[in-house]
This record gives sequence, C-alpha cells and structure tokens, in this order.
Amino acid sequence: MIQVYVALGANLSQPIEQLNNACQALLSIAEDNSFSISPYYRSVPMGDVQQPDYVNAVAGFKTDLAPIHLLDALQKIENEQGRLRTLRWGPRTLDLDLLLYGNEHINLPRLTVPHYGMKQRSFVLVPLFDLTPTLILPDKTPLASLITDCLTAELQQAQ
Ligand code: PH2
Ligand code: MG
Ligand code: MG
Repeated sequence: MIQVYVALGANLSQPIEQLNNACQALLSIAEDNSFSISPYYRSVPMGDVQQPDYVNAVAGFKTDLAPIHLLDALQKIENEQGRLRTLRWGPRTLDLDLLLYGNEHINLPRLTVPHYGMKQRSFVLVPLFDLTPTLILPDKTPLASLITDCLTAELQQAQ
C-alpha cells in the first residue's frame, strides 16, 4: 500500500461542488480510513488564459493501484464529471493531478511523478502542507522549507 497525493482544481460549473463530488469518488478508490482532504482555496489562474478563479485542494490517501491504474481512475473521475477542456492551461470543470506516489520517480509517456510544477505552485504546496506538514519530497526537500508567507498570501479560503 502506498501513500499518494492528488491535486484537485476546478473553475467551471460550480467548482466547490465539483471538488465535493471528486472527493466522494476518490474516497471510493482509497483504502479504508486513509483519505484526507485539505481546506479548499480560491486561487488566481496561473498562465495567460483569461478565465475564472480556481478552487484548489489536495487529497491524500493510500492505494494498492499501480501508478498507471491510478491515473486511469483519476481520468475516469474527470471524465465522469463532464470534464470540459478546450485549451491547455484553459478553464476546466475538474482537474485531478497525481502529485506524489510514495517516494517514487515515475517517467512514463502519460505520467510524470512528482508532478513537474508542484514546487512552484502555491495552490499545491499550501494545501499539501495543511495535510502533511512533516512531508519530505522524493528529492529530499522538506515541504516546510518551501512554504513562505508570500506563497500563503496568494491564496484565499474558499467558502
Ligand atoms: N490549473 C491549470 C492552469 N492554471 N491556476 C490555478 N490557480 N489553479 C489551477 O489548478 C490551475 C491554474 C491547469 O491545470
Ligand atoms: Mg491535469
Ligand atoms: Mg493541472
């Protein structure tokens, strides 16, 4: 059984509800009593596309699924929630990104873990820190060393 972390993001079609529904779906693939979810944060869109603010969070849970099967399960949840995505970096109803799969480094055509942008993104680092403040990343960086006031100030509590 391996501990995994998944980033959740949505900025269309009632984003908070999208995240609530995604949590129910993730709960059903998580090992019993292993699921936790961070607070939801509102964040300004990263990238050049004009689009609504995002609601972001991070979920952590344990699973026996192999990385590619976990990715399949995440993409199935995205599709079941009517994922709309017309543009790379553009607005979407639900985005589930696999951040960490234990301490493994995975480089497959469909899947790169750790997620390539996670160390630069406040909307990933801050909720991940809420869940597991003692986390050491696979490259041995303590998560706490990446958390700054400036980063935290980029986010607002959703709801
Ligand atoms: N996701 C993107 C592009 N830009 N900006 C924020 N704030 N949050 C996201 O989840 C996000 C983004 C593409 O996945
Ligand atoms: Mg994605
Ligand atoms: Mg993403």
